[in-house]
Amino acid sequence: MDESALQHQLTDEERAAFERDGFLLLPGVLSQEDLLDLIAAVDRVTADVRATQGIDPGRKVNELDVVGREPAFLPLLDHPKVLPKVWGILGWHIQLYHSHMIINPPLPAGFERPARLGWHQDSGRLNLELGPRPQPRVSLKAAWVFTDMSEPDRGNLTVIPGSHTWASLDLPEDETLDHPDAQPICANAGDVVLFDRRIFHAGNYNTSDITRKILFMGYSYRWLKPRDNMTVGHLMDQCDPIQQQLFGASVNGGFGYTSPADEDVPLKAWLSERLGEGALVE
Ligand SMILES: O=C(O)CCC(=O)C(=O)O
Repeated sequence: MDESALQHQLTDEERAAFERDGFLLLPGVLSQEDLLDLIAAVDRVTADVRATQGIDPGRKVNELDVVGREPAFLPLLDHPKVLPKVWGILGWHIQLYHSHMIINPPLPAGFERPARLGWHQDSGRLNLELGPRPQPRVSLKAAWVFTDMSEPDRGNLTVIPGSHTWASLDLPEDETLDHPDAQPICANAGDVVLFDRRIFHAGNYNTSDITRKILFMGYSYRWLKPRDNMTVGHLMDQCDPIQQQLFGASVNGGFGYTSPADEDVPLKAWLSERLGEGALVE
Protein backbone atom coordinates (compact mmCIF):
# COMPACT_ATOMS: atom_id res chain seq x y z
CA MET A 1 0.00 0.00 0.00
CA ASP A 2 1.24 3.42 -0.94
CA GLU A 3 2.00 5.34 2.31
CA SER A 4 0.58 8.50 0.74
CA ALA A 5 -2.87 6.97 1.35
CA LEU A 6 -2.56 8.25 4.93
CA GLN A 7 -2.79 11.83 3.63
CA HIS A 8 -6.12 11.13 1.95
CA GLN A 9 -8.17 9.73 4.80
CA LEU A 10 -11.86 10.51 5.01
CA THR A 11 -12.34 13.91 6.66
CA ASP A 12 -15.15 14.68 9.09
CA GLU A 13 -16.78 16.86 6.43
CA GLU A 14 -16.61 14.09 3.83
CA ARG A 15 -18.06 11.57 6.28
CA ALA A 16 -20.91 13.91 7.15
CA ALA A 17 -21.62 14.55 3.45
CA PHE A 18 -21.58 10.84 2.61
CA GLU A 19 -23.85 9.98 5.54
CA ARG A 20 -26.26 12.80 4.62
CA ASP A 21 -26.31 12.53 0.82
CA GLY A 22 -25.32 8.90 0.19
CA PHE A 23 -22.60 9.95 -2.25
CA LEU A 24 -19.37 11.92 -2.37
CA LEU A 25 -17.55 13.48 -5.31
CA LEU A 26 -13.75 13.23 -5.17
CA PRO A 27 -12.38 15.73 -7.68
CA GLY A 28 -9.14 15.38 -9.65
CA VAL A 29 -8.10 11.90 -8.49
CA LEU A 30 -6.41 10.84 -11.73
CA SER A 31 -3.47 12.52 -13.43
CA GLN A 32 -3.77 13.28 -17.14
CA GLU A 33 -1.24 10.54 -17.87
CA ASP A 34 -3.14 7.90 -15.90
CA LEU A 35 -6.37 9.01 -17.52
CA LEU A 36 -4.97 8.48 -21.00
CA ASP A 37 -3.71 5.00 -20.08
CA LEU A 38 -7.07 4.11 -18.58
CA ILE A 39 -9.05 5.37 -21.57
CA ALA A 40 -6.81 3.34 -23.89
CA ALA A 41 -7.44 0.27 -21.72
CA VAL A 42 -11.20 0.89 -21.67
CA ASP A 43 -11.20 1.30 -25.44
CA ARG A 44 -9.38 -2.04 -25.90
CA VAL A 45 -11.84 -3.88 -23.66
CA THR A 46 -14.78 -2.17 -25.38
CA ALA A 47 -13.53 -3.16 -28.84
CA ASP A 48 -13.09 -6.75 -27.67
CA VAL A 49 -16.55 -6.87 -26.08
CA ARG A 50 -18.18 -5.42 -29.18
CA ALA A 51 -16.38 -7.92 -31.41
CA THR A 52 -17.00 -11.02 -29.27
CA GLN A 53 -20.56 -10.18 -28.20
CA GLY A 54 -21.64 -8.59 -31.49
CA ILE A 55 -22.60 -5.23 -29.99
CA ASP A 56 -22.88 -2.47 -32.59
CA PRO A 57 -20.66 0.61 -32.14
CA GLY A 58 -23.68 2.82 -31.44
CA ARG A 59 -24.98 0.66 -28.60
CA LYS A 60 -24.26 0.70 -24.89
CA VAL A 61 -21.71 -1.71 -23.39
CA ASN A 62 -21.95 -2.79 -19.74
CA GLU A 63 -19.17 -5.30 -19.10
CA LEU A 64 -18.80 -7.04 -15.74
CA ASP A 65 -15.64 -8.47 -14.16
CA VAL A 66 -13.25 -6.05 -15.82
CA VAL A 67 -10.67 -5.34 -13.11
CA GLY A 68 -8.37 -8.19 -14.19
CA ARG A 69 -8.60 -7.50 -17.89
CA GLU A 70 -6.08 -4.68 -18.22
CA PRO A 71 -2.96 -3.88 -16.16
CA ALA A 72 -4.04 -0.22 -16.04
CA PHE A 73 -7.08 -1.17 -13.93
CA LEU A 74 -5.06 -2.81 -11.12
CA PRO A 75 -3.93 0.49 -9.46
CA LEU A 76 -7.58 1.49 -9.06
CA LEU A 77 -8.02 -1.36 -6.56
CA ASP A 78 -6.08 0.36 -3.76
CA HIS A 79 -5.65 3.85 -5.16
CA PRO A 80 -4.17 6.03 -2.38
CA LYS A 81 -6.70 8.80 -2.96
CA VAL A 82 -9.74 6.50 -2.96
CA LEU A 83 -9.16 3.41 -0.79
CA PRO A 84 -8.75 5.54 2.37
CA LYS A 85 -12.27 6.89 1.80
CA VAL A 86 -13.55 3.34 1.40
CA TRP A 87 -11.91 2.07 4.60
CA GLY A 88 -13.03 5.30 6.31
CA ILE A 89 -16.64 4.37 5.56
CA LEU A 90 -16.65 0.54 5.69
CA GLY A 91 -13.65 -0.20 7.94
CA TRP A 92 -10.84 -2.74 7.34
CA HIS A 93 -12.88 -5.88 6.74
CA ILE A 94 -13.33 -5.14 3.05
CA GLN A 95 -12.94 -6.66 -0.40
CA LEU A 96 -13.66 -5.78 -3.97
CA TYR A 97 -16.84 -7.69 -4.82
CA HIS A 98 -17.58 -6.36 -8.28
CA SER A 99 -16.20 -4.31 -11.13
CA HIS A 100 -17.86 -3.20 -14.34
CA MET A 101 -17.49 -0.56 -16.98
CA ILE A 102 -20.20 1.19 -18.92
CA ILE A 103 -19.74 2.82 -22.28
CA ASN A 104 -22.61 4.96 -23.53
CA PRO A 105 -22.26 6.27 -27.07
CA PRO A 106 -24.42 9.30 -27.92
CA LEU A 107 -28.05 8.30 -28.42
CA PRO A 108 -29.27 8.48 -32.00
CA ALA A 109 -30.96 11.63 -33.27
CA GLY A 110 -34.70 11.40 -32.67
CA PHE A 111 -34.29 9.17 -29.58
CA GLU A 112 -37.38 9.56 -27.45
CA ARG A 113 -36.29 9.95 -23.90
CA PRO A 114 -38.49 7.98 -21.46
CA ALA A 115 -39.95 10.11 -18.69
CA ARG A 116 -38.20 8.16 -15.96
CA LEU A 117 -34.77 6.74 -15.35
CA GLY A 118 -34.14 3.15 -14.27
CA TRP A 119 -33.93 3.84 -10.55
CA HIS A 120 -32.50 1.03 -8.46
CA GLN A 121 -30.42 0.19 -5.44
CA ASP A 122 -27.39 -2.06 -5.88
CA SER A 123 -27.02 -5.78 -5.25
CA GLY A 124 -30.24 -7.37 -6.46
CA ARG A 125 -31.90 -9.63 -3.92
CA LEU A 126 -29.99 -8.11 -1.04
CA ASN A 127 -32.59 -5.35 -1.16
CA LEU A 128 -35.44 -7.86 -0.81
CA GLU A 129 -33.95 -10.22 1.73
CA LEU A 130 -31.95 -8.09 4.11
CA GLY A 131 -34.95 -7.16 6.20
CA PRO A 132 -36.67 -3.96 7.24
CA ARG A 133 -35.60 -0.62 5.83
CA PRO A 134 -33.50 1.37 6.16
CA GLN A 135 -31.17 -1.57 5.64
CA PRO A 136 -27.48 -1.69 6.49
CA ARG A 137 -25.04 -0.29 3.94
CA VAL A 138 -22.99 -3.50 3.25
CA SER A 139 -21.25 -2.06 0.17
CA LEU A 140 -20.44 1.03 -1.84
CA LYS A 141 -19.15 1.72 -5.30
CA ALA A 142 -16.41 3.97 -6.60
CA ALA A 143 -17.34 5.33 -10.03
CA TRP A 144 -14.22 6.25 -12.00
CA VAL A 145 -15.15 8.97 -14.46
CA PHE A 146 -13.00 8.82 -17.60
CA THR A 147 -14.79 11.30 -19.86
CA ASP A 148 -16.12 14.79 -19.35
CA MET A 149 -19.48 14.63 -17.56
CA SER A 150 -19.44 18.21 -16.43
CA GLU A 151 -22.74 18.82 -18.25
CA PRO A 152 -25.90 16.94 -17.25
CA ASP A 153 -26.72 15.53 -20.71
CA ARG A 154 -23.76 13.15 -20.96
CA GLY A 155 -25.26 9.97 -19.55
CA ASN A 156 -24.30 11.07 -16.04
CA LEU A 157 -24.65 8.83 -13.02
CA THR A 158 -27.80 10.29 -11.47
CA VAL A 159 -28.80 9.99 -7.82
CA ILE A 160 -31.56 10.99 -5.47
CA PRO A 161 -29.56 12.56 -2.64
CA GLY A 162 -30.40 11.19 0.79
CA SER A 163 -32.47 8.29 -0.59
CA HIS A 164 -30.09 5.70 0.94
CA THR A 165 -32.02 6.12 4.19
CA TRP A 166 -35.50 5.93 2.66
CA ALA A 167 -37.83 2.98 3.05
CA SER A 168 -38.98 3.27 -0.57
CA LEU A 169 -38.82 5.48 -3.63
CA ASP A 170 -42.11 7.29 -4.14
CA LEU A 171 -42.44 8.58 -7.69
CA PRO A 172 -44.99 11.22 -8.73
CA GLU A 173 -48.47 9.92 -9.61
CA ASP A 174 -48.13 11.64 -12.98
CA GLU A 175 -46.15 9.05 -14.94
CA THR A 176 -44.75 11.68 -17.26
CA LEU A 177 -42.72 13.03 -14.36
CA ASP A 178 -39.57 11.67 -12.75
CA HIS A 179 -38.53 12.14 -9.15
CA PRO A 180 -38.19 15.87 -8.41
CA ASP A 181 -34.91 15.44 -6.53
CA ALA A 182 -33.07 13.54 -9.30
CA GLN A 183 -29.56 14.96 -9.54
CA PRO A 184 -27.19 14.13 -12.40
CA ILE A 185 -23.69 14.17 -10.92
CA CYS A 186 -21.60 16.55 -13.00
CA ALA A 187 -18.02 15.35 -12.82
CA ASN A 188 -14.85 15.94 -14.78
CA ALA A 189 -12.70 13.28 -16.38
CA GLY A 190 -10.41 12.02 -13.62
CA ASP A 191 -12.95 12.47 -10.80
CA VAL A 192 -14.33 9.63 -8.69
CA VAL A 193 -17.83 9.40 -7.22
CA LEU A 194 -18.38 7.20 -4.18
CA PHE A 195 -21.94 6.06 -3.61
CA ASP A 196 -23.75 3.97 -1.03
CA ARG A 197 -25.35 0.85 -2.55
CA ARG A 198 -28.70 1.85 -1.01
CA ILE A 199 -28.98 5.19 -2.77
CA PHE A 200 -31.56 5.20 -5.56
CA HIS A 201 -29.49 5.82 -8.67
CA ALA A 202 -29.52 5.32 -12.42
CA GLY A 203 -27.54 6.01 -15.55
CA ASN A 204 -28.97 8.98 -17.45
CA TYR A 205 -29.49 9.34 -21.19
CA ASN A 206 -26.51 10.46 -23.21
CA THR A 207 -27.99 13.07 -25.52
CA SER A 208 -24.64 14.82 -25.99
CA ASP A 209 -22.15 14.04 -28.75
CA ILE A 210 -19.53 12.65 -26.32
CA THR A 211 -19.24 8.91 -25.62
CA ARG A 212 -19.39 8.34 -21.89
CA LYS A 213 -16.77 6.02 -20.33
CA ILE A 214 -17.01 5.06 -16.66
CA LEU A 215 -15.76 2.17 -14.53
CA PHE A 216 -17.30 1.02 -11.26
CA MET A 217 -15.40 -0.72 -8.45
CA GLY A 218 -17.69 -2.18 -5.76
CA TYR A 219 -16.33 -2.69 -2.22
CA SER A 220 -18.15 -4.68 0.44
CA TYR A 221 -17.55 -6.58 3.65
CA ARG A 222 -15.59 -9.77 3.00
CA TRP A 223 -18.49 -12.08 3.83
CA LEU A 224 -20.50 -10.98 0.81
CA LYS A 225 -20.28 -13.23 -2.26
CA PRO A 226 -18.82 -11.46 -5.29
CA ARG A 227 -21.34 -10.09 -7.75
CA ASP A 228 -19.28 -11.15 -10.74
CA ASN A 229 -16.69 -13.84 -11.49
CA MET A 230 -13.79 -11.77 -10.10
CA THR A 231 -11.30 -13.19 -12.61
CA VAL A 232 -8.16 -12.04 -10.79
CA GLY A 233 -6.28 -15.28 -10.01
CA HIS A 234 -3.66 -14.46 -12.67
CA LEU A 235 -2.80 -11.24 -10.78
CA MET A 236 -2.41 -12.62 -7.26
CA ASP A 237 1.36 -13.24 -7.57
CA GLN A 238 2.04 -9.61 -8.38
CA CYS A 239 -0.26 -8.31 -5.63
CA ASP A 240 0.87 -7.29 -2.16
CA PRO A 241 -1.01 -8.86 0.78
CA ILE A 242 -3.49 -5.98 1.06
CA GLN A 243 -4.30 -6.16 -2.63
CA GLN A 244 -4.75 -9.92 -2.21
CA GLN A 245 -7.19 -9.28 0.65
CA LEU A 246 -9.09 -6.84 -1.57
CA PHE A 247 -9.19 -9.45 -4.32
CA GLY A 248 -10.90 -11.87 -1.97
CA ALA A 249 -8.04 -13.99 -0.58
CA SER A 250 -8.57 -15.70 2.76
CA VAL A 251 -5.61 -17.52 4.32
CA ASN A 252 -7.99 -19.40 6.61
CA GLY A 253 -10.45 -20.33 3.90
CA GLY A 254 -14.19 -19.96 4.33
CA PHE A 255 -14.04 -19.45 8.11
CA GLY A 256 -11.75 -16.47 7.53
CA TYR A 257 -14.49 -14.60 5.72
CA THR A 258 -16.68 -14.29 8.79
CA SER A 259 -14.20 -14.65 11.65
CA PRO A 260 -10.93 -13.40 10.17
CA ALA A 261 -7.60 -13.95 11.87
CA ASP A 262 -5.03 -11.20 11.42
CA GLU A 263 -3.42 -13.01 8.48
CA ASP A 264 -6.73 -12.92 6.57
CA VAL A 265 -6.94 -9.14 6.78
CA PRO A 266 -3.53 -7.49 6.37
CA LEU A 267 -5.23 -4.12 5.90
CA LYS A 268 -6.15 -4.24 9.60
CA ALA A 269 -2.52 -4.53 10.77
CA TRP A 270 -1.37 -1.93 8.24
CA LEU A 271 -3.87 0.56 9.63
CA SER A 272 -3.33 -0.31 13.26
CA GLU A 273 0.48 0.09 12.93
CA ARG A 274 0.06 3.56 11.45
CA LEU A 275 -3.03 4.93 13.15
CA GLY A 276 -3.14 2.98 16.40
CA GLU A 277 -5.63 0.31 17.48
CA GLY A 278 -8.04 2.95 18.69
CA ALA A 279 -8.60 4.16 15.14
CA LEU A 280 -9.93 0.78 14.01
CA VAL A 281 -13.58 -0.12 13.83
CA GLU A 282 -14.27 -3.13 16.09
O1 LIG B 1 -24.63 4.08 -15.73
C1 LIG B 1 -24.62 4.55 -14.59
O2 LIG B 1 -24.06 5.61 -14.31
C2 LIG B 1 -25.36 3.82 -13.49
C3 LIG B 1 -24.67 2.57 -13.13
C4 LIG B 1 -25.45 1.78 -12.16
O3 LIG B 1 -26.61 1.88 -12.06
C5 LIG B 1 -24.75 0.87 -11.28
O4 LIG B 1 -23.53 0.82 -11.30
O5 LIG B 1 -25.43 0.18 -10.51
